Amino acid sequence: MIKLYHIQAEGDPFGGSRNGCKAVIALEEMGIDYEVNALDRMADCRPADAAYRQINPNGVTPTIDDNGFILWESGAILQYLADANPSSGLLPTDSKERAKVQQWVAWEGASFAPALLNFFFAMTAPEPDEATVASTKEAFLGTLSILNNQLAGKEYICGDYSIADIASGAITSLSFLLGLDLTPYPNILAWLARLRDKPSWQAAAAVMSDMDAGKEQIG
Ligand SMILES: N[C@@H](CCC(=O)N[C@@H](CS)C(=O)NCC(=O)O)C(=O)O
Repeated sequence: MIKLYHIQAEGDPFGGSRNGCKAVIALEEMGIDYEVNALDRMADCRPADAAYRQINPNGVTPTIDDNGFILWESGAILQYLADANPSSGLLPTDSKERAKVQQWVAWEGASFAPALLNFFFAMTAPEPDEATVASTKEAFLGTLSILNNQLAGKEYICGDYSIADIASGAITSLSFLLGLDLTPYPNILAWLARLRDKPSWQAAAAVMSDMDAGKEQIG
């Protein structure tokens, strides 16, 4: 059975780990047996000497332990799980199609989530700096435009549902908590509605609560 280290929504000051939710969604989607090892963000992740850092030196979630095989970084976890469960169809076998899915998973980790987090930290700073809030917001909106354009005429990022959707979808809905209006990005809103309706997504409490915050926009 896979052990998933995750910060769950309940009791967490930030409402849980959206990155951890990506692993939850993938495990649910693939019907893999797993148990959650629930971590406390403040007590188990942040301290430099926390025992969890022996498992993941970054002190962040998710991490999986598959019978002693330890893996961290949500994008790598999605890829590992999809590779181990090819019948899920969440990672294409054709090399070009597969590379495209990997491109979007890498984009989420390297560009999309950092842009969102820069905006998030600028907004939630004890004394928010107006210019930083404005510039980080603009940069994040730029990434939303890229995603919205990619989704034009498609149900999912790479056409068929894949780990690329799990990676970016679990992060996008945080926008609602930041008070963003996503109505200029109709393809994103329609895509979020599709994701929200999947039973696997409903198991990811933090993401569902973000989606609830945006329900008037998602519809
Ligand atoms: N790039 C990492 C980011 C993981 C990450 O930042 N996780 C957050 C929760 S979403 C975390 O565990 N934070 C610990 C903390 O806030 O101390 C991944 O994709 O797995």
